[in-house]
Amino acid sequence: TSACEDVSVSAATPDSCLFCKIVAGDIPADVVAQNDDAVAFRDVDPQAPTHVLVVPRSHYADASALADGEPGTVAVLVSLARDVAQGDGLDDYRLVFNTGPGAGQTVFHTHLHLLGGRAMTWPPG
Ligand code: DGP
Repeated sequence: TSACEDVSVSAATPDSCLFCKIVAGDIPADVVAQNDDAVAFRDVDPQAPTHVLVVPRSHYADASALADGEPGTVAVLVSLARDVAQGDGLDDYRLVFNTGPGAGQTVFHTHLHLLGGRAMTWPPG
């Protein structure tokens, strides 16, 4: 049973969550890697030569909720992002969980941003 069906984890429902639809294959995406727990696909609005989103198959609103509900899947996201980075020939890359609207989160299904292929500045905007 997908946690996406459990609306208690966020206000999103299987009918309303964009990334649940991408995971289900109902909305097309450029999928670059996947496993039993996670799917990686290229961001529609890339901010770097490599910009991939790595998302759990289960629906959690943000990284904190995922850590509470499926702590092992947090590690799966990181290791799948590492695999994608290596596949794109990247030694250096940035991993970001935007958490909350004030931090720039716009899609409330946990997603790890993988950014690379250009010089990164700090602090981020
Ligand atoms: P955030 O702002 O951290 O919630 O990141 C959401 C990202 O999702 C943003 O970089 C753009 C991306 N995005 C939004 N809609 C789509 C879509 O339909 N397909 C893909 N591939 N990416 C999307």
